[in-house]
Amino acid sequence: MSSGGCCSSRTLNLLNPWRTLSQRKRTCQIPREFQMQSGYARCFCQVSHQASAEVSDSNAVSLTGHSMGIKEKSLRKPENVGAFQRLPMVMPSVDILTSAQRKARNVSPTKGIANIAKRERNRGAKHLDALMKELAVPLRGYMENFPNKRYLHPYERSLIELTFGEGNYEEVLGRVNALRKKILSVGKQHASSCAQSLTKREAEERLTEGLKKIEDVFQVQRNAIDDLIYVAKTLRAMPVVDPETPTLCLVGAPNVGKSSLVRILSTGKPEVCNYPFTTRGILMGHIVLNYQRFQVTDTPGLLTRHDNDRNNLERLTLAVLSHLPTAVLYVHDLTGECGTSCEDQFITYQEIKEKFKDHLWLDVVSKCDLLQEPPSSFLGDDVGRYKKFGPDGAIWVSVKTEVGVSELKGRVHDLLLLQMTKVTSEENKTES
Ligand SMILES: Nc1nc2c(ncn2[C@@H]2O[C@H](COP(=O)(O)OP(=O)(O)O)[C@@H](O)[C@H]2O)c(=O)[nH]1
Ligand SMILES: [Mg+2]
Repeated sequence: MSSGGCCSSRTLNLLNPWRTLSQRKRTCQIPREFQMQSGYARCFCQVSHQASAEVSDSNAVSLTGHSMGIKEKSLRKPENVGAFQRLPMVMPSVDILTSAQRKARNVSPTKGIANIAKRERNRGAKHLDALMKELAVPLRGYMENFPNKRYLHPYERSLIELTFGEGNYEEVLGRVNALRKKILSVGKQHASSCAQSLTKREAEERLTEGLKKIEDVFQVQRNAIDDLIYVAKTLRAMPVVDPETPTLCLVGAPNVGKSSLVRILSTGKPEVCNYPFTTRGILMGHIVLNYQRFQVTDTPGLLTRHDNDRNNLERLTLAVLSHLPTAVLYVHDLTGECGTSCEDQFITYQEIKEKFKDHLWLDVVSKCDLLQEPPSSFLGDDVGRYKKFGPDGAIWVSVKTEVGVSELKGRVHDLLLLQMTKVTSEENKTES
């Protein structure tokens, strides 16, 4: 994932358009063009209600017109924060087919046609047209209500890429859209052929042939819908992180004591967040301060290696730092017990600090109950100094003996209030 390596100034640029929208949303200043669309004004039930109304009201031509509008509409959709929780329920393909067949069978032919051949071809064409629409309309609803990845919050976009791999979300949606288009084209072709039948028998044969053809097309490509169900289920189960809330992000190598610190810093018990691409839960807590709520989150440990070699867990850490309004609490373990040497921790620390140099930052030396008092003076190189003291200004903390805990809490609170000011001033800058 290339976005993992974003520096923070680029992150700000990425967030700016989104922030403008999120502010408008908070103050109800919804742009007129968005008020007309489903994103803000309608819930999914309303959308699907409208879709079924279209089945009875529209004809094949108007459906084609709508299908051309899908791309344009989804392009204009606003970014959806918390979009995963609002994804539509996708019906299993077998249910879509059964329901469409039943509804299409119940469509009555136009009354008062005396000529038998004409009556039969009218019945056949209407039946085929109805089956086509009953299959295509739910698919169209999915195309409209699954957000275009480009317009999601960058953090949510990263989660999609980490979960399904680059391009796979769009690929599934593309296959659903291809199925919808194929149903429309085959359906229209057979309905029109049936409408041109010269005899009753010919109309009956063309109806049978058309039904079979539409159903075959659906059967062959229906796994796209079942894949979409999997996509929706996976995304809906994703931990909910508010990308607007200032967040304290604990970073460091594995086993350095990040989760233990999240527990003591959180107001209340932190939740374990399970991401689909990792078996390890990540702790997410909150800190309530001056009636304001902040997030405090653990991140998967970073190993000393190049960004391109990082696994999805490490990429998640980089995505959190890149895309959420985070202040960093970097945890250093100098005891030699965490499994990552001090030398390696120092290398990764320097890289991350350089990459996210615009972030508000606090360093902690953890497990100080296991460390000896540092010497009052020290002569040596940077690594030697780091091994003895940690980075300059680091707070020494132990969750076992509670040494340094109250100082840490005070400094974290100051940091979060500063982060809040930073977020607000960035929002103001974007507005003006
Ligand atoms: N002695 C001591 N052990 C600690 C302290 N903080 C964490 N640990 C232990 O270090 C191990 C790793 O801690 P954890 O919070 O899971 O680290 P994480 O992988 O960075 O989240 C656990 O066995 C903790 O009990 C501490 O202050 N003192
Ligand atoms: Mg942990």
